[in-house]
Amino acid sequence: MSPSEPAAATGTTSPTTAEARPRVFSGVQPTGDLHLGTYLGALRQWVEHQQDRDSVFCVVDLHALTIPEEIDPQRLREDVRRVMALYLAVGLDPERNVIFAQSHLHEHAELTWLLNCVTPLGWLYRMTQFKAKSEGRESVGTGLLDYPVLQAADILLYDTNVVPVGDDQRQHIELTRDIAVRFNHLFGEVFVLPEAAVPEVGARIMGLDEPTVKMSKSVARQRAGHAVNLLDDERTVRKAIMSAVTDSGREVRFEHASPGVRNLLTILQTLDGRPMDAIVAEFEGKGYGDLKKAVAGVVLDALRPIRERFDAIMAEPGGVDELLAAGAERARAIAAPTLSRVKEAMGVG
Ligand code: ATP
Ligand code: LTN
Repeated sequence: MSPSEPAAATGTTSPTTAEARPRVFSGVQPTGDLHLGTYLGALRQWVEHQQDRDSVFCVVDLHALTIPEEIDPQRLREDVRRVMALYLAVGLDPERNVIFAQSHLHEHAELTWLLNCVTPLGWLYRMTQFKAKSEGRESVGTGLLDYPVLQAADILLYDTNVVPVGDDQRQHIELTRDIAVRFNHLFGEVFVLPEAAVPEVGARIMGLDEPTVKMSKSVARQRAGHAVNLLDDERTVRKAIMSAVTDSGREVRFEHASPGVRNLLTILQTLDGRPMDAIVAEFEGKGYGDLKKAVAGVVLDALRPIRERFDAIMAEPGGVDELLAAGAERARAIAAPTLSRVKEAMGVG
């Protein structure tokens, strides 16, 4: 039995039979090209999950509408295609996984409304991302507050067991569970309870120019040198890493290291694979310049094939659009029965 079948979807955190593969779901917003933090915190895990999981990956374009002042319709459409191409370029296989764009299915928006009706407002006002993104804005759209409910709809539509994300998304996955528990309590056991999968190392890559804040797309748009974009050319990558903020010390250590040095060591560890002790031992007696060169080397080695595959995929006329259309059809085959179950339980439709 697949975990997507209704009988398995009974408020449980694991599939009901030993053979059932856990369902994985995750997504990224098409708000520009992706950076190293997204790759190390999320995408790399997704590629691993596809080996033995039943995975669904989404380009969450409805989430990209929550700050209306920033919507550029043509750009958004193109960004959906670019993020899809990046998913493929990092190694996600469109045959093994369901990969699609959120707005191609009406089920996500429809389930959001149904979930809105069981979600207390106080839960949404508490979200740290809402507080951060609404701060200093004169007017905030309802969509920004409702953002995590749309995210809950994404996850719950696919009877998801595991949600591989970076550290900043933990609170949203907890909220998804809370909404699912409340719904199940009110209307019967309809939803599976998902769990976040956050990597041990690399779950929170910090900005190179300001290592006390998370590397983020929104900051990267305003400041060169904040992030390494996955599609940056070699010179730009090298420049950003060699200019990364460290501290006035010289010796490479991990314990008591400043946030900038710790961030560089973390990036090195995620891509190099060796334990931190071995990495620090290698740099004994060396300075930050050597550390930065080593980081630039592993980052460039990791990004080169991604950039090449991305260019090849984008050069194929119609390729990305066809894959998106096929992915939407497969996604609908899972999402539509879940939505019917929810409507049946609530007495509508
Ligand atoms: P924005 O700044 O527009 O909010 P973002 O840079 O945070 O965007 P998202 O598209 O929101 O990127 O994130 C996609 C995925 O990547 C999420 O799972 C998120 O947790 C993860 N992620 C984003 N930034 C980092 C980071 N700096 N370190 C580790 N994981 C990250
Ligand atoms: N909020 C997430 C993107 C997102 C997501 C999801 C992640 C939207 N829906 C469902 C996991 C599962 C972010 O990374 N900013």
